[in-house]
Amino acid sequence: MPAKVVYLSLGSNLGDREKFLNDALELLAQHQIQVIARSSVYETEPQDVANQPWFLNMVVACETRYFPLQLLTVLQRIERDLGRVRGGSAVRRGPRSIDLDILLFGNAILEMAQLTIPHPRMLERRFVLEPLLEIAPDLKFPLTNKPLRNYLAAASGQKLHKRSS
Ligand code: PH2
Ligand code: MG
Ligand code: MG
Repeated sequence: MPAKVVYLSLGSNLGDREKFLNDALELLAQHQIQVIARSSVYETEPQDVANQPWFLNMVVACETRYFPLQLLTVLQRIERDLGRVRGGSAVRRGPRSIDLDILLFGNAILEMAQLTIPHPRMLERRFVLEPLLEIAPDLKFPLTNKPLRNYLAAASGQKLHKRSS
């Protein structure tokens, strides 16, 4: 398949968070997922599950020839290789060493049991929108064709600090 531009969200709130982000970036490249732009790193207040450590989050733009489900499989493999534990005692939307989520896959709209694109909660999350708009200020949301920046105000109550570029 021809190369597509995809946007990924990276997050970590356990252990050496900065190292997990950097290791994930390295592993993306090793799996033929070329990072073409990266946001600053943000320190962000936990959403959904409040009683957990603050996250480091960032967003990257990548080029890939994978199909969406192939990309998902590769991202889950990278999460596992970096020590991510799923199921069992792990809390859903709770603490994790590394989380790699597909936000946007070109302009694709897709709803499958394993994967929904665009990411179903991305519009409500300042920790996603802020870094995403930093690297793609004019990007539109495929489901509405409206600029993503229009959605930022609704999420502005969530605490976040830029850490580095
Ligand atoms: N990820 C979640 C749940 N809550 N909160 C922040 N700040 N950052 C995250 O990456 C995050 C979250 C589930 O994936
Ligand atoms: Mg997530
Ligand atoms: Mg995830």
